[in-house]
Amino acid sequence: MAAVGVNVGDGGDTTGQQQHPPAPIILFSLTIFGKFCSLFHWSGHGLIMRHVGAMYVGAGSRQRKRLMYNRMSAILRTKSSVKVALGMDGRDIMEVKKCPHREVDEADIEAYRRDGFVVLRGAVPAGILSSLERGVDFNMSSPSAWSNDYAGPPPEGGADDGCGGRFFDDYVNWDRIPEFRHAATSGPLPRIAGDLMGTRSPRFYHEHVLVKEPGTVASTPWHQDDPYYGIDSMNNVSLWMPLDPVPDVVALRCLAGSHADGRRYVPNRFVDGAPYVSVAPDGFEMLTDPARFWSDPRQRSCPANPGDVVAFHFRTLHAAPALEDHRGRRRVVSFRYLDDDARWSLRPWKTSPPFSNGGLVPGDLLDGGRFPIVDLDGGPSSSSHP
Ligand SMILES: O=C(O)CCC(=O)C(=O)O
Repeated sequence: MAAVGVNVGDGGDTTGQQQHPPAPIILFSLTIFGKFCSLFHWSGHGLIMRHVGAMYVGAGSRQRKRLMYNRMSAILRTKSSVKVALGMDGRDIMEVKKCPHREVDEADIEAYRRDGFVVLRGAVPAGILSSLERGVDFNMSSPSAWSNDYAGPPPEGGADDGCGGRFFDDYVNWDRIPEFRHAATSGPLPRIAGDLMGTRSPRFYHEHVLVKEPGTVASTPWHQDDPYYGIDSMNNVSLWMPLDPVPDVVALRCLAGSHADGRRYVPNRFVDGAPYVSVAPDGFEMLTDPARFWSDPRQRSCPANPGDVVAFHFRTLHAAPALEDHRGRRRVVSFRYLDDDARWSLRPWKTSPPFSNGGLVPGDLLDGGRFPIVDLDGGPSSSSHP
């Protein structure tokens, strides 16, 4: 099943999807309606009226929508859910790109179950991407008490520890950042999570923002997410969504099949690689020499562009290289979802995120206030699951 969407890029194909040629201008004329001095164009998308400050577009009056333009471009959703990007830089509609955003199919689900990860190309519509960008901007300007800077510049007058660039992360801010809340609990993203988990009621666990600035020498070490979390669940998924191009040299790496080999590792601290505990409790083993996975034959690189999703299981071993040799930023938002039967759990260490128990005891279903269930057949719901 393919929905129709638009990718607004700044020139390149950011989705890996087929690029459509610019829509032709068939008719071009100037009309004056009093103060509405407008240019009319006929394009493959219908009648486009352009004048200072606003634009109308649509094949017929029922689809006609008014756009106020923001800087040099605008995005429109018509009734048929077609989105149109309009370049306003004097080249009129030459920047229009219209391409389908794909949804999950059987092959994706099979790959996800087999490998513990799958890359979905062009799955995030442009409107959601720009909304997530605004969310990340706000998050970075207003970090929570749980945010980290793993590779910040040395303090004024302090010793340089060799950590260049910046590796910022923060999580569980969806409650105060509407862009995150909206994208996580409605639209295509919970649907993708539900499809991959095989449920119509995915539970949103939290969002995680991971931003590496150019030149960041800190890599993301090999780890599984599950041991950091205070939940028990084998049906879950993280949707890792880049907001900048992430080429192979800095791409997320996943170890194929590691979600299903029964191994669970004691977390190591990101900042210095030190294990959380020195003796592995029952059910866990120490993750010694995690760097060995960089050359493991099961390792897969997942280069991705804005619009793509790397979906991976909480037990999948994954890592990401430093940005030493990469000139661009690397902003990522990861949405974490669980099946609705996930249970609250304890770990013999402080969990991350460090959620309080909120009255839950191990074995309880999570509560709907902090971990909302999305009813894919009926819209968002924040009630506890029965
Ligand atoms: O983006 C990264 O550097 C690592 C991502 C990650 O560890 C995660 O999303 O769980």
